[in-house]
Amino acid sequence: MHYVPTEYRYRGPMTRALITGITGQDGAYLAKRLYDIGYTVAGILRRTSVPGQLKKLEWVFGGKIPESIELFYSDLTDAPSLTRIVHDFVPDEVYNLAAQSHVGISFQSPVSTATANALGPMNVLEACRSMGSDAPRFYQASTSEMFGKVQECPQNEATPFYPRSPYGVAKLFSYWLTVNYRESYDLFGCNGILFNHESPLRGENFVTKKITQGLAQILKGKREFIELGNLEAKRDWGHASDYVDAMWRMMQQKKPEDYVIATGIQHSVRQFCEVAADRLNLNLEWQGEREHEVGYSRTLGQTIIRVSPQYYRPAEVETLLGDPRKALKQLCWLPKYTFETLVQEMIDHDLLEQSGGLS
Ligand code: G4F
Repeated sequence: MHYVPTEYRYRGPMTRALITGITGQDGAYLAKRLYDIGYTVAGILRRTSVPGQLKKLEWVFGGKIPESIELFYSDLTDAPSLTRIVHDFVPDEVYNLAAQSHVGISFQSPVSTATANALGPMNVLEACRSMGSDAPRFYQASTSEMFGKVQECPQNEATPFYPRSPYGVAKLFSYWLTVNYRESYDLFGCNGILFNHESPLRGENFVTKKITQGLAQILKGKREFIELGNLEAKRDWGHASDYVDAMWRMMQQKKPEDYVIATGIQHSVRQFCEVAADRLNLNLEWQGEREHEVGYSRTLGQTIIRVSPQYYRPAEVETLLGDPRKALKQLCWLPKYTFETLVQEMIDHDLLEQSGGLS
């Protein structure tokens, strides 16, 4: 079969985008972004018996998901169904955001993580490839976790990978698969190597949300303390809404390439706690050492943070710091949020939620 590079295709104003993982943090922000610029948007979601699956999507659209956004039930492990959806919807762009995205959980559930994060993207890529000369452009949600035990600092597109978890290893597979389909079949495939990106929509078991939501609950008298793992881990934290904009920009380039998306600024989990507590006037004071360390609030006169080894990981990624210069230059991408405005927005949202303002 002959593959026409997609950069030569006419791409009209009503571009059609298919988003796997549309109900997640990034999926919701991306759907809103693409809808706002006139795309026809569709998403893939997994059936679940747990209610509230559409909450994030509803939130970004101010309560009601536009009727024009088509939602398909499928799963990254269901290759025939993915192929049928791609053939029925005929997208111009496919954003593969669905994944088992929790690094810690990937140690407990390595096979399902690899199935979703490595074989899943292969199924999506195959579905795209089966469109022949109509193959859509493909975005793969790659991650800074692939740098793992970092080989240089900061990390850029040429930094060697050294993943430290089943999650990172599986993501490395799909990174290379995307490169391979680009080189083998001329498929327009690009990897966004995104560093940590957060928002009010972040899942409750990621450290930033655990901190902002937990501290808001403590302030409202709903709990006494939160338990955290490694306080010294350093991350380059940005805002998800800035990062989905970078995804879209990558997909509009003439040539498919891979990009590091990061802020270039790093903070530790401990610093995140300090800034969040400061925003809530909790007067945080650290006492003790290692697993006996606690965060004490002088304002409340109680311990509000405890360290619990149950949140330590078998192999930790101690430090991540991205070098986003390629994205800044080639994509003209510039994040709008700073670390401080990110933390503030998360705190404001969680305080409002704990006061019943968002129910
Ligand atoms: O918030 P985290 O769970 O994010 P992590 O592991 O960096 O992964 C996130 O970012 C990646 C991009 O680099 C994505 F690929 C991935 O899907 C996900 O979005 O943990 C951040 C750090 C870790 O070092 C962890 O050990 O915080 C440390 N930490 C300390 N206490 C904790 C906790 N992490 C969690 N989840 N929960 C804790 O109580």
